[in-house]
Amino acid sequence: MSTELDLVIRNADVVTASDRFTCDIGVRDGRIAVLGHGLPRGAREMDATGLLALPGGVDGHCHLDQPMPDGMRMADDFFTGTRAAICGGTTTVIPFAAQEKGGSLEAAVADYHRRAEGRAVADYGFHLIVADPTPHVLKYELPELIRQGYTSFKVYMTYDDLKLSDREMLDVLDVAKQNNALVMVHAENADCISWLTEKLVGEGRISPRFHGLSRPAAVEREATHRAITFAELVDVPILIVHVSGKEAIEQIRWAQSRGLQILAETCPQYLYLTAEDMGLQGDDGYEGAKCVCSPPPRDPENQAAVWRALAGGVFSVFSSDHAPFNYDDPEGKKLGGQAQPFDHIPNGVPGIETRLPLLFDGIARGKLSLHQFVELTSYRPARLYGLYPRKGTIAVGADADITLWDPERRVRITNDALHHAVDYTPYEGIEVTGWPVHCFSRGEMLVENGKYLEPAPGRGQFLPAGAPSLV
Ligand code: DUC
Ligand code: ZN
Ligand code: ZN
Repeated sequence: MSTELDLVIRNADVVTASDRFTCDIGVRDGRIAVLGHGLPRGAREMDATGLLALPGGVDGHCHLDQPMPDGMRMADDFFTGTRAAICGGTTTVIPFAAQEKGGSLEAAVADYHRRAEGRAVADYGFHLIVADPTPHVLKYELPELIRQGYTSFKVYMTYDDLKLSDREMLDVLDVAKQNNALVMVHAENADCISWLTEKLVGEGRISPRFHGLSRPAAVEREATHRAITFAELVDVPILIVHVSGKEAIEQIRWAQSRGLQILAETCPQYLYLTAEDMGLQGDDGYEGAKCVCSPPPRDPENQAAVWRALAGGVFSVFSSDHAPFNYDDPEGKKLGGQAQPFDHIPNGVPGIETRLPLLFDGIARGKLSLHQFVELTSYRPARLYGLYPRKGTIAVGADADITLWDPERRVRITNDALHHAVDYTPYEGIEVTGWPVHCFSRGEMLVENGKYLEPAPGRGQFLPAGAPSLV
């Protein structure tokens, strides 16, 4: 075996969740072999003077090529989705293998592997979505899949094709407890949403902005509280995903202050979008469909509460919830080729490439520290989803997944410059400070000076997950 280093990144200002130091990073066989000063020349050299070296991002919540009902189709598959991730500084993604009601979980996993193979350019793990917890699934399929490296799964309290009853939620949580897995909860009250939706539609209030009125904060707050109660009863940790504002945050903080292991995630849309992005009062146009996601974006006061909670330690992870539907597409937001009433618009916004720059911008504005940024976007998701220490840090032995940031570069976000396959970004025109200029995955340079180097599709590796580490 050659002792020569494959790559040396010189003068790197390394920042992890806990430390900051300047050194050279020596890479061999895809891993960090040495951190030190005056390292011998490597086969490839990179001068990082003036740049920050951060662990590659881990996006613990994104949707890629997920089979959809009712003629909907995601615009990003594993190739375009992971390409966009890499260009935004994210080197690991964890999308969802989704069980259909009446279908098997194992079949969903096998199908999802087929979708990823030969396509991914970033490394990837899978979460499961448990939509039909039959006795067979609970007793055999789920425990076996957990053993095989699928240690986290999402459950929904809303959406007709996915939602679980309260009883089913308890059953699934119990399996997580017995088998040391982590349950991610989509917390919105299904009956409240369908009651409000029927009323709004009955009154002819169907344009995109009414999506927000059909899912007010109280609907999320109630379900968040109920999920917390289930976790308390079963005595198992849970992660509440895509928390949108202060009402749900209050519930989570309350639970945390009582010593319950209630973890939480938020996303860029709750920092940068508001209900007005789905349409101003009196606006019955359709553009607002671009920002329809669930839970919906709220208002500036809620945005401020989410920023504060990020800095205050309420949240463990910051994910994209990238849900890539084209706007002008009969399989996307204009389902069937025309504007839809709000309750038929595919839910979700794209954000896999913009996730990190949008949060990084908060550092210059004093909203959070650089260490908190790394913790929320790389270290904690790697730990929670059983990928640490291979992912989530810059340390000897870790994969050489490294993003070099220019903390001063100002960039105006435009969809033309992004690498996903979606025909819009909800963040068009927003200017951010700080940009991931170079990106390495297992020591391979995939982005140089902002230019995507077109690595071979399929280079991304599947990552079986270990047990969740909650702290
Ligand atoms: N809501 C979800 O629950 N998932 C995908 C996107 C969205 O808006
Ligand atoms: Zn969700
Ligand atoms: Zn989601």
